[in-house]
Amino acid sequence: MKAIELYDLVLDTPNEIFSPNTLKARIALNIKGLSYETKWLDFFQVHSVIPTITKTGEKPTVPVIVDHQHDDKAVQDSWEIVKYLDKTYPDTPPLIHGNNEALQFFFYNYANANILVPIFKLCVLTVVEKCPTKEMQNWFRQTREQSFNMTLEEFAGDDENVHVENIKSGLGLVHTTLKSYSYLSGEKPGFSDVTLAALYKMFSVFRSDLFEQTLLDAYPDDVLRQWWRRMEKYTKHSPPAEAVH
Ligand SMILES: N[C@@H](CCC(=O)N[C@@H](CS)C(=O)NCC(=O)O)C(=O)O
Repeated sequence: MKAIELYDLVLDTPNEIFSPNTLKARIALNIKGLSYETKWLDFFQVHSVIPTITKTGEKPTVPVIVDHQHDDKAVQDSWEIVKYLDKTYPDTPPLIHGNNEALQFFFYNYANANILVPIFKLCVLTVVEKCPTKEMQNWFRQTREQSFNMTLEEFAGDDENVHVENIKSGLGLVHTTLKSYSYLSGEKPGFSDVTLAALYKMFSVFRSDLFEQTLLDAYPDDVLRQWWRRMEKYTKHSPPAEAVH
């Protein structure tokens, strides 16, 4: 058993990394060079297994990590996980540097509202198709339609170009920032880079047809492409060799 277990979400393809929330925890572990074992759960298993691990009564979601080096501590929620890892493993690269916690939290919320939403609109129908059983497809559809208060087709909309344009506009200040800095957080990646890379990865998996034009070539230079080249290596199943201590 590895020191840390990461609970991640699986659809119809074993070992496929796609979930924007679990990706934040995974990318953080990979930047920090911490070794971990992935435990894959489908949506139904999230609801049956996660409460037995967290024992908090919180709504069951992934990511959850269990840290066997620290009294089998279970931590739920990507933001809480990254704060926990920064605090518990101070010798690893910090992701919420110095006193900028609120600023990192701001970008996380900004990205969810302005970049994740149009990305999710372009991905949601693929997610339904990739739920491995009819029962899970129906469950996913019902729960999302209830929370969006419309059908998934209405949520996805008719014109994909509108969402592509909204993503471009959401990335405008990201692009401006990355013209001056290697990472959104400065010279080293921080939680804002983790958040954005999670969205890039999800889109590359579900919409490989639109990925390059929408997220890499949104602006007529290679600024976004170079940033993704620096970040992509942290979106894999384990830390890149140079990150491992
Ligand atoms: N704020 C949470 C959100 C976690 C979340 O919503 N995770 C999704 C997977 S991407 C989930 O577990 N969903 C379970 C469900 O829809 O019932 C975080 O950042 O960890």
